[in-house]
Amino acid sequence: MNVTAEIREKIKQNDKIIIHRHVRPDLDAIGSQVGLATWIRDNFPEKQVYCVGEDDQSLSYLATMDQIEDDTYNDALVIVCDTANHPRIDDDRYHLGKEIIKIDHHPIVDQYGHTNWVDTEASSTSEMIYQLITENHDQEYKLTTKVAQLIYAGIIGDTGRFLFPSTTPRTFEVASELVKYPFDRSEIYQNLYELEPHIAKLQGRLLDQLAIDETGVVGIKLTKELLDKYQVTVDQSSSLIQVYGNIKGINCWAMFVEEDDQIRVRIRSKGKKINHVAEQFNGGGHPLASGATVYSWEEADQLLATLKQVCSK
Ligand SMILES: [Mn+2]
Repeated sequence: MNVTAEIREKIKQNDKIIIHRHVRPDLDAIGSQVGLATWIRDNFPEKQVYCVGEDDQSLSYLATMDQIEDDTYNDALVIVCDTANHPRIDDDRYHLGKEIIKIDHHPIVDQYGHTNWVDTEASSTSEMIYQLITENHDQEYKLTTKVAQLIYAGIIGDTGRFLFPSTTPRTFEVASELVKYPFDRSEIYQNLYELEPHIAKLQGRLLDQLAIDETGVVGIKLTKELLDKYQVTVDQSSSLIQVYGNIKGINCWAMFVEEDDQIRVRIRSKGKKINHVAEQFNGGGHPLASGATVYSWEEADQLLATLKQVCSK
């Protein structure tokens, strides 16, 4: 039995399924998690299916999470989507179930599942979910418009609207099937790039103070004071990361966002691989897009210095 048939079989055999994804969810995390959950609910209405993790305000137009008690995990099948290593799984109760399946397209960091399906050639975990629910049918399953919307959104997010090199002929084949469903595509685009005016003003201030040196590495520090001044929340600040990719001379950039007890770091690169730097600072992710956590501004500067070393090689 191939792996998709094996995973479908486990889904069939289990009455209770809890689906997780990575912290600080992006479109692919939500698209794969809730896309799979919705497909299971549509096809197996008698099963109990839950999606867990923190709600992300900017993605609430697509889906919201379920709140469950610890004992819901008794005898549950747990599926974790789009997460390379166990510290990045949102809601650390994932191990309370009876069995774990990992479905992911990131380079392998740790194989925390009893079953691990990792395909680093896939553009997104959402593309893998499409494969899971359509490949080698032994019976008819329905694929609803909501599932198509979620999977499409995940692919859009992780491929940068089909622009990143991770986009393959297969990605377009999947997308061409998905757009046959009547969901609102422009809603996804709008939500991806639309900025609220107060966030745009903070962006203007950051760009005004931008300094690019010969390494092409830029650090953007969002202190609590700055966020408060512009009334921008930590979640909202994630939309500020994208603009730096359009600026000539910037090869790699890290955005530091101060929270109560830690500083969240988002790292992006145009070419040099930076996920191993993220791993050194309590994080991980893709070669060109990773996340990390530091606990002081001194440590933030160490991370920046490491990035400058990597990028000047
Ligand atoms: Mn992904």
